[in-house]
Amino acid sequence: MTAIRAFIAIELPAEVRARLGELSEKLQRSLPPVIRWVPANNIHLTLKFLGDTSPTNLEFLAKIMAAEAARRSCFEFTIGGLGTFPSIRRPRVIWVGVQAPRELDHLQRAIEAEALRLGYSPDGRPFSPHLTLGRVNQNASPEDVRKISDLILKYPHKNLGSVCVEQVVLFRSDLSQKGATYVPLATAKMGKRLVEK
Ligand code: 2AM
Repeated sequence: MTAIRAFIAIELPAEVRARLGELSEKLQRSLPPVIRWVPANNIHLTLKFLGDTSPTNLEFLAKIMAAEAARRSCFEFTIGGLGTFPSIRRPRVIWVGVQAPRELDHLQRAIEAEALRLGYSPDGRPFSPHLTLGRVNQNASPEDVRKISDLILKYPHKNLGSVCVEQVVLFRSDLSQKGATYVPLATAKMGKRLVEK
């Protein structure tokens, strides 16, 4: 059976993606052309990258997600601030930060634990929620790398809006020369609505 490259993520509302797109364009104008930028419509919050997955496991994962989401409440997080992985002086991934309540951690840990039971090894690094804007080419010169670090370091922190998490999505990722296409395979809705405080 053909394996499907898959991951579990939280989608962003259109207006937040539009703001991320504007920020990405500004950065593209200021930074050297050594970065593969993620199209704004593809930006999401990854909870668990699964990689190659059998159709049977996709069905299991959809059920697990549905059960985990059903017993949880909706919650909100805000986004803003720029950073890089693995460190500011060695920028490989350029991201926008996520400021989330502990519910996000709990949800991610539950999905990670269930995926582990199916044989998906944990990432190895602690969960660090982020929205990837771009990936720096490996052949970027030290000068280009310095320009990226300097700009990201001094970039003003701006709140780019909030996201209300009402569902979790299992995506298929199709890779091609033109980049990745993400196709939703299953959606798991949170069981309880967000209560206004
Ligand atoms: P990201 O969240 O840091 O951008 C789909 O490929 C998503 O899964 C991407 O958003 C990506 O990272 C995440 N991901 C995590 N580990 C990955 C890996 N080894 N290969 C590809 N994508 C991975």
